[in-house]
Amino acid sequence: MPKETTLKETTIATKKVRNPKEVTICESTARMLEKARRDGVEIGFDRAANMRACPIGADSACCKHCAMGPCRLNSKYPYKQVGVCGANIDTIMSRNFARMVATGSACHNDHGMTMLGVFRDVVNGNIDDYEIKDTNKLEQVARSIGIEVDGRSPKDIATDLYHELEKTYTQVEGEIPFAKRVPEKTLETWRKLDIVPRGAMREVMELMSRTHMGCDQHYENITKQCSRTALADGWGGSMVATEIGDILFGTPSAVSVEVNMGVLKEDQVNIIVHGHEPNLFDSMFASVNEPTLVEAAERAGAKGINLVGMCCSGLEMMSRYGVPHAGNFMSTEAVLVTGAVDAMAVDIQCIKQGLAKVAECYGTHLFTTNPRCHIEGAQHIEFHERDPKTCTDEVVIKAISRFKNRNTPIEIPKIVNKGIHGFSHEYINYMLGGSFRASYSPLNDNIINGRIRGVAGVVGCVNPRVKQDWVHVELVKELIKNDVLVLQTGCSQIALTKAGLTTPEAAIYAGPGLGEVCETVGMPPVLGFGACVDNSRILIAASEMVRIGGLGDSIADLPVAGAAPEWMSEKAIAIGQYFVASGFFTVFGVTFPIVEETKFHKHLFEELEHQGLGKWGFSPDPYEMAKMMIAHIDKKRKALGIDKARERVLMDMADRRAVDAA
Ligand code: XCC
Repeated sequence: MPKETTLKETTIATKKVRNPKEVTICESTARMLEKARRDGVEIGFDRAANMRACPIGADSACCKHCAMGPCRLNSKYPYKQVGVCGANIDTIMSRNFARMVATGSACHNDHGMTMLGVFRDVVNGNIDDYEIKDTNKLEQVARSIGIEVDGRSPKDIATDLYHELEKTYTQVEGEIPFAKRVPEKTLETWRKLDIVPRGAMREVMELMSRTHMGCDQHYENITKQCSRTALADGWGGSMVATEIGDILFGTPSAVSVEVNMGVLKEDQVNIIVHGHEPNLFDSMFASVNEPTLVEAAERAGAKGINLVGMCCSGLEMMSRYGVPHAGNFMSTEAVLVTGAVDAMAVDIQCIKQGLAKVAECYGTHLFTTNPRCHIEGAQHIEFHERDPKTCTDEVVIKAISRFKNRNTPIEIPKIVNKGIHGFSHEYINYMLGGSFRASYSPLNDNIINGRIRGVAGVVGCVNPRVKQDWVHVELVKELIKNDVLVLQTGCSQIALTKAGLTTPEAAIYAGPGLGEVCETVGMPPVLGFGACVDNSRILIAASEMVRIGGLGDSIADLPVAGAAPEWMSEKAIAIGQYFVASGFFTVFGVTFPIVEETKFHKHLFEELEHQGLGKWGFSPDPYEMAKMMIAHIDKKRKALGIDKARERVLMDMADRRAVDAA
């Protein structure tokens, strides 16, 4: 470690060290991992190399739901043994899976409920710092669930909308409000299976209760409640978070954004906001533009205050305001190693505890701001929506003072990638049809005529158990090469931006049909929809494809598929389950927490499809994953009778190229 630094000493517990090029394809992250090692600082990649994943836990063959155990079964002989209470492998695995779904769904619902609380305060005049920015969206959301809007004031509509959406969480009987947006046939299937969510609190509570020792001990019945609880996330809490976010902060539309660690500026005060709720970010945006604070930064010798996002709230703000984004989940510690981050403010979810130590080593202020997420060793400045600037101003002031007293050497990887983001469902409507004929018809038409083979949602986390970003990028390249249009959310979207695939110029990597459509419309073959809660936008897009017609009557009929190739969080499992229950074939990578060749595995991977839902798939290999997704899309095309159209289009294209060449 260079002598002139005052980096605090840290013990590096690392025994195994992997080549940075083996653990990530993100050049900035690799460089910072190398620097961290030179500095004697440990980050997640090194911790992963030295923490072997528990093999019993990886197969979910362990039950610790009571004190007669914990019981562990042998996943090689799954039916040879049962737990002390008699629970068999299918009960144990489905209960573990259920608790992941419950936690993931709880997280998104908790986030959505906070957003709705802010909305209520805005409507009631208890908050001045936020307002209803998008009244069109307000009306559109209200209308979609049957609220009268004509001739009424925004306040009246908003009041009704608040009361209606509150049911998403608190209702004990009936169907959640956004069930009204589900395509009829899909909803019919849910009703038949009795999996239409009532209210998220009830569903999460019931799932937790059913998985108690000696309660629900049939994997099929547990799976039903998994679906209901997951649907209460996708069509419930997450959808409310997205829609209220749009109403309060604006509906995204196409915007060019800079991504990667090169967005940090050595001569400015650098502040990172990392987490999930856009309210903290929105207020930080106001604070960094506060003239007195900008002056204070200049007095401290800075050329300005540079606000940058990371992870999901970063994705929300880049889609809405074009705020630069420094990287995804596995880059959050690495970015601190630059020494250039004066403050990082975090709220909830995916905030590694390891950040505290790394921040301490580089003298970065790490602030927790949310009552639900404190971290030992981080400073806590609580964020209150009714008085948000008290927190965010304080963060900016502390960041300025750190800038003034910077005493660690700074090394910023000068890498910046540009991408077009902000593809909300509303923007796609406009992009394809223009202001007067806004519609998904051109998308459906191009799927029917075969130029676009199908649509894939590639979403979710990055995970240090696989090479960061690599699985996402290889999978997406394969899909677009085969004329599959890709929709993205979450950390995946940042991986693809760094790979240069979220620009219209990336159309050259697409197959002839998709490439032609992209060139005509001027759009990228990979469309970023925002944060993980914005997977709800993909559900809405799929519903719209059904409504426009020509591609079947339910989401399960569509030539679409989903994937989370580098997933790691319980939220991802909840998302996967609601995609499956909505009708998508959904493939996960890395690992799958179920023993193969068991009844529960067969249920998730085959039988759910026979019930009219989607199904799960698994492969750690991106090429195999792409093959599985494309095969599914082709199967759906065949069932719709549009497989021949595609053959014709491709022949046309080949013929045309032959003519061009001649
Ligand atoms: Fe977290 Fe949302 Fe996963 Fe990224 S994608 S690692 S959940 S930040 Ni949401």
